[in-house]
Amino acid sequence: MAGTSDVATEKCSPAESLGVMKLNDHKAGMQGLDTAKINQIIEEASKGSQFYQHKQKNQERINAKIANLKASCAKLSEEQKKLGRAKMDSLARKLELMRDLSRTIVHVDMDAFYAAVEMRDCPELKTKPMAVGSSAMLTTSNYHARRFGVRAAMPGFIAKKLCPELVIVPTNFPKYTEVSRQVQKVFADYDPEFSAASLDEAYLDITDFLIARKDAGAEMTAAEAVEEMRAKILESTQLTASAGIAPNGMLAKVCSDKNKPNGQFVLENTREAVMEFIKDLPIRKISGIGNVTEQLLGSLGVGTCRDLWDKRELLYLLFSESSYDYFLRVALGIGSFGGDGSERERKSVSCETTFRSTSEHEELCDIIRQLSNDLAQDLERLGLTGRSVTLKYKTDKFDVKTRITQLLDPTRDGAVIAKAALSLLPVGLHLRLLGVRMSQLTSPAVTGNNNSSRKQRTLDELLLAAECPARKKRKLDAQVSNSLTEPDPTTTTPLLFTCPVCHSWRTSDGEVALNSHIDECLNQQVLYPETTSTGCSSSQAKLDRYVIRRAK
Ligand code: DCP
Ligand code: MG
Repeated sequence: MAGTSDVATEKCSPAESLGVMKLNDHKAGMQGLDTAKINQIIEEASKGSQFYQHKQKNQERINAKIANLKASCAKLSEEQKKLGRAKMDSLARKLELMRDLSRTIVHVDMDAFYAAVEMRDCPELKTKPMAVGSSAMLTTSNYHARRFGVRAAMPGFIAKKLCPELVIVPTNFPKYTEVSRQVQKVFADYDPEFSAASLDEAYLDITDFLIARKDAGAEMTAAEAVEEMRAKILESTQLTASAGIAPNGMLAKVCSDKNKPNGQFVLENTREAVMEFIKDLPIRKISGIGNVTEQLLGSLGVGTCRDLWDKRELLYLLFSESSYDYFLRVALGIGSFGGDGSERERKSVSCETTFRSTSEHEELCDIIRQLSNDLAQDLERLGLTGRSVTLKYKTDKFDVKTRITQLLDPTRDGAVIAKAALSLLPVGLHLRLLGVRMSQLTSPAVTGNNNSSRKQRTLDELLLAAECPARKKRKLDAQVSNSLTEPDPTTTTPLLFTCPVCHSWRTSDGEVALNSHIDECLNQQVLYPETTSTGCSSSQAKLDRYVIRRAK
């Protein structure tokens, strides 16, 4: 019988219906705020602004999506739900077999990073509520300012309404990059293959480090190692970091936020500890579950990780395969990937930065050159080269677009990357964000002649990770074109591109078609990050884990 009993049906108040404008207080230092009052100020301050109109347009589309979701849910029969639950139970059993509790993963995240750097260099800011950015947009705020509801991704003019005495300091990107390099030097002592997720955060696997210490007769616990690492960071930068220690990256990231600022949290490597930790965790705490997913799942009555498990049949019946698979992994505390090592696989490396909106062509070109150089350095550090250069830009109307181009040969040369990226820059648009991304990555270990088995495995891993609905067909395509990393121009095998957003495989049906696919992906990602049927969403969560972003 059809029914809606397990779906949240309360009506939203007008203020609530503007969910996107609501303060996101899932940020360290923002607990226990008077959110009703803050939301009212935000609403009043932003009405009529372009930011508001953009958010409103998005929210209307999300509301339509929620209405569809609820309508589809109401049509589900008990029989369908029973079947859905059985399918999810079977998937859960398979996922349990992949659970890996053997690794010690650490997520380290600097505290109020840009703000902390500015306070370090200008100590009188330490006692004041301050933020970094401009009246158009803030990149972060210190912990004093967070008490007023001021946070990243909030326009400075709204923040000033929340906290009139707020000091806004302009971003000094080269300075943060330099500090980031100092911090990364420390990371490398504990895991030379650490995975930087942005300028101020990284995932480290310290299992081997701990074993080596034990073998050398200098045993230390994971907590001691991380204490030591954080002390070294403080010593070299005069800045504090927080950390989470857990069996996988997804959990470690949640843990690093637990005792922020300047703290750490250890989650024991047992299934019981993981399940206990996860059960009451709000889904929004999980990296990759953002505002839109929170709203969509919320409309089904899902607010915590335990709810994800309890309503698993709805997830199976109403979401794409990649989405319900991801949700189930979250519900079980397993993370996006099992312990097969693929957590380290990178599909793209990118740098991006937000700035005061400008249409000044030379200024934009300079930013692209700087980003390309940073990207080249990251590729160098990671021992990677790439063939696809993507330019991402955000207009002053907040529309996100990308353009992609293919290089003849893989490279990590900053000048070559810059030339390719500059050729993609549109003229005459007012832009507020630029990003340069390198995909179709190769490394000597993957492309070497004697490494065919490694190469094949990597390709399979990539295909599995893509989780595209049309995966099987695309997998066949890819098998025909086994030399993905080095296409043979003499064969007629279609050249394959990897969409840098959803990671689905695209044949070379023209750059225009490819670009429009990517634009579509990005727009869907903005609107429906985890629910799109193209599989972009949970790939984005994965992408987020691999991509090295210069700014979040
Ligand atoms: N950042 C940005 N735009 C955003 C979010 C963040 O440019 N929308 C930049 C500024 C931050 C840095 O990235 O200082 C790190 O982001 P975090 O999310 O780690 O935030 P903070 O380090 O500022 O604070 P926290 O103490 O919560 O980690
Ligand atoms: Mg941080």
